[in-house]
Amino acid sequence: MSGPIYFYKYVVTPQVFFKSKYTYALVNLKPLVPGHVLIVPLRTQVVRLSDLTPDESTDYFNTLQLIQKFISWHFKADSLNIAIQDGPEAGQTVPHLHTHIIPRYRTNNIGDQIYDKLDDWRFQSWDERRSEYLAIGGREGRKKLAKPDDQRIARSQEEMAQEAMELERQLAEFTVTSA
Ligand code: AMW
Repeated sequence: MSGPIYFYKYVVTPQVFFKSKYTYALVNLKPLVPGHVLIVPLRTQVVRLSDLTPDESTDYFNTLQLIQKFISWHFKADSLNIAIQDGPEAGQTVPHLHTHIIPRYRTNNIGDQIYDKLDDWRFQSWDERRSEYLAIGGREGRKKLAKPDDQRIARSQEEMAQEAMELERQLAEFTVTSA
């Protein structure tokens, strides 16, 4: 049995829909659009792109190509943004290398504003979220402050696990059809 999969210091195993020798793909906590996923090296010590070993780099790039083709196919995207914020000054908020794959469409296209949106993400640890949750009075306090779905800060674990399972199933289908 393989152990838990980490994104930085967080266990994200149920969010993972693809895993290779050195790399994995996971569904996003706060996707900018449906199909916004992340490609991450399994080794948590890899913070920047240049930290990958040659073998990890090959595996990382192969995974990136496979998943970008799959996401494009599954979400019927016209184009994709494939983005790495390599270092904090470039907008990296999670200190573990990750590549964003973001489906884009001819209609409703916001062009390069997608990069402003990427930069909008502020990393907030689970511990911070937990303290905030308790500070507003836990479950009871939350009810009073409950926001409509479209204004939620983060998706639930259940929703992400469900999406990961569906993507894993669809990826198996994609691999057969595109072979
Ligand atoms: W960066 O600004 O570091 O390039 O992007 C961080 C990304 O990681 C954001 O897209 C954010 O939604 C995502 N994210 C942060 N924490 C998690 C998590 N626990 N699981 C999945 N995605 C996460």
